[in-house]
Amino acid sequence: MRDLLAALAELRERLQEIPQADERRLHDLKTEILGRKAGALTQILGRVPTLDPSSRKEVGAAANALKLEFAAAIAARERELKRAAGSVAGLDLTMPGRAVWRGGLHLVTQVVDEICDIFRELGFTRAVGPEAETERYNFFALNFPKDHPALDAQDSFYLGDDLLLRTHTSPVQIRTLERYPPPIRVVIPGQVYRRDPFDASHSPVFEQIEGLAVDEGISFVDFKATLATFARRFFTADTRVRFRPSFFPFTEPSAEMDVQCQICKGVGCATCKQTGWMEILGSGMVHPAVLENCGVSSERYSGFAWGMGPARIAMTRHGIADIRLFYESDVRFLAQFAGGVR
Ligand code: 2NM
Repeated sequence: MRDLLAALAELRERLQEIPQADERRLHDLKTEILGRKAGALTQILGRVPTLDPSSRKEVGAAANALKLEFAAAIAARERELKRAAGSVAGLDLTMPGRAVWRGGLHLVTQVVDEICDIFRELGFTRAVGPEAETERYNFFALNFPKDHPALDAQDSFYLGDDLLLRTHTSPVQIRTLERYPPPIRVVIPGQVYRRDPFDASHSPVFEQIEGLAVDEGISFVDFKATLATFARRFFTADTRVRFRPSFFPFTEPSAEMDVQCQICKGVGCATCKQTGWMEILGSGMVHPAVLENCGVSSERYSGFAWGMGPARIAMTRHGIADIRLFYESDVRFLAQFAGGVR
């Protein structure tokens, strides 16, 4: 018994060799100590049953504990050597790679999707249409007078005599009204073009989302409730809204909708010019002449429509002061908002 315990103590010393062992040496040590026949520990363990019962337990336990220690030390060194084998000239090829930024959606695209999702829940379909339009679709069907300033080449981008870059997405509403019988509920996101200066609050190209609902019996109540519901889902459930009278050729009556300033929550701050309100959209009941221009009976049907700028809305939500940031493609700015990947 004593000689076995002494042999175990001697073997234990050899644990220290393991962390320094190279692959060959480690293999030899493993065979020498844990080998299935001639391994030193294996032999000691084989003699345990021959001991008298009084010492069997002590020697058996010590030998088993040492066997586990060897197995663990050898396995750890094996892992270490395997990792090092993957390294070249000091490079650890098993290290995880650097994460590569795979890009993301532009903030305005995210806001467009979010707005369209809310209107989808309210029963609106997403529709799109051409960016080059005739004067009929862009102006006249929408009840613009012939002498309206927007028809001037000073204000709009003309591509030809009767072809221009659309100044709003309303031509798509006209195409929808011409093509489909009511009930109609559509939202139309898209880029629009105006001869505006490129400054902190204007861009000659920007996004719009317009919407249209036409059916029998649609009233001003449906109009206010739909847009107020949108605002409370987009901002917060307790956001207050107000409608102010306005004018558009294509709606009567017309209104602008304000929401409580999202920065100061209505108290008054620099962003809302101390009013506590921020304008987010123009809207109104569709002018009967617009319905008639599209072959829809204004006796039988009524509706409401609205238009908003998702870039402006993104600015109010995030406190962004200059609209040009959206169109200059500076990834340092855009990446701050680059969330989901489509
Ligand atoms: C706005 C404001 C108010 C509008 C009206 C129509 C149509 F085609 F139904 F007449 N589409 N969009 C509308 C109404 C757009 O943008 C500020």
